[in-house]
Amino acid sequence: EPWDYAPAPESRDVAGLRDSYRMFVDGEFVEGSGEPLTTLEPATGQPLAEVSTASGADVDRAVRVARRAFDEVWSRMPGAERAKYLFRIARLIQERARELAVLETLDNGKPIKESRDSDVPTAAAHFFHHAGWADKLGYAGFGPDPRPVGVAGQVIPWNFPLLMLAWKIAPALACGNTVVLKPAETTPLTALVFGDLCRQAGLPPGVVNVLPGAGDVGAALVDHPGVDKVAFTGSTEVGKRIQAAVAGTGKRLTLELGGKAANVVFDDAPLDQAVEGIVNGIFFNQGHVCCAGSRLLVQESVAEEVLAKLRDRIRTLRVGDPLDKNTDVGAINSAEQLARITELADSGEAEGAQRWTSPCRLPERGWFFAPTVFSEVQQSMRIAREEIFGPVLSTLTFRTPEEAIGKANNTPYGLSAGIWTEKGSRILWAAQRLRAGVVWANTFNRFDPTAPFGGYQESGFGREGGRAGLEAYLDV
Ligand code: TXE
Repeated sequence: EPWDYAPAPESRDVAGLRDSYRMFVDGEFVEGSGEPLTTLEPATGQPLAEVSTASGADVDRAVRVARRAFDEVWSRMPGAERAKYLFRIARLIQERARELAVLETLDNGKPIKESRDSDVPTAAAHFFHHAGWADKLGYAGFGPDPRPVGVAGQVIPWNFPLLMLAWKIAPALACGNTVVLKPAETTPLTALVFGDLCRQAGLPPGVVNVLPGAGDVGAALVDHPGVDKVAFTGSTEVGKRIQAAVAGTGKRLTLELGGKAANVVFDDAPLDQAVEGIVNGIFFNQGHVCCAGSRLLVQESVAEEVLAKLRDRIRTLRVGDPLDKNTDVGAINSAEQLARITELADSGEAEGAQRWTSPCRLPERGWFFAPTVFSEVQQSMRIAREEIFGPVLSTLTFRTPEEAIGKANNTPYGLSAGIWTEKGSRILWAAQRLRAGVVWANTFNRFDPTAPFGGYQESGFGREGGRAGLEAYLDV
């Protein structure tokens, strides 16, 4: 039976939720001259807050302000001074962790235990890590005097709003760049609270600017001649459009796009541990994860056993109220995304795959999708080829390790992959052959600011995190 979801009133207070939010430019919150947008709560489908958006003129102003801050203050500041601001921001994320986690969960729909234990602490870790780089760039192997690129125009998606902001802003600032960032239209709130946090940290005005709006604002930012570097995370379709728009302008570009990762389970793997990794790989953040392990490749001899264990484990997942600390799978971010997931899952059934749906209860209101596993999937099916970006797993089988690698690499993407095996030599063998920017062995969805993250092929190019991530923000 479905149940009615009612958020506890105090959650709005914890999140400091207001009726309206304004954009953040030159250290101030100002009214944008674009059409205001209403951000909705995915768990109820009800309005959360009204957010003012940027017009073309606002983009122009923000880029000019960022240029002034770059020329006059930020690029001239010694790295050790910049580091102090980054450390301060990192600590403020920790101090305001509860507010940020609840707000993220309200705006995005992800379970509170994920925003609390993953998104917010990982965002803080990213600022701590990059604060440490700010005064050491001359020793990082980029030559003695690497320079910042200039004004970075950054466009981010809705699946990890605060964390993607951290991935983009922390390295940019550490290297001496200034930023104009556009959050996704369905999840602008934590980015705007981040503006407040920059003010609290005493960050010089104009170093960070946050402009909410839809794709047209992102396009205006990408096209602005005052932007020196574009960083984008989002769909492959929009990424390609941005690549075309930037071509011939001399702007620097990094793209982090979609994925269709293979999670490969060999017959010698510790199967219970692998099942945990499969569940984490596809149901973490409702599967709204670019590196989600959305294709399970399991060796034929253990396929039945793995699928049986998997179904048993999925039956125990709690789906529903994202603010409940016991919830494992929260709400789908938007009605559009729910429609996309539904359409693709239906195509799997129509193309002849075997569909299994978790018998969980779903809330009556809001956007929810029950964890779903497809077996008997063929490589030609849409559910094996296209990014679903939801809690839907497609299972394929293989007989030999060579066949596993062939199937894993049979995708235009190349962001991540997972291997489950007891054999160390097989891990090394497979990792060398898997065409993916990240390969996890006997784990999945592990993120660390020291490890470069990014893809091959249609998953984009450029890395975020670690020393490799600095390259995007430096002229050598
Ligand atoms: O993405 P968009 P959408 C995939 C996932 C999902 C699908 C569609 O498969 O189902 O994309 O999601 C901004 N110029 N991913 O439509 O449109 C937009 O405002 C500049 C994977 O939400 O790519 C938002 O801020 N910017 C992905 C951001 O781009 C533009 C994460 C992402 O939105 C723009 C998200 C334009 N022309 C979706 N058009 C991942 N790699 O994690 C839109 N935007």
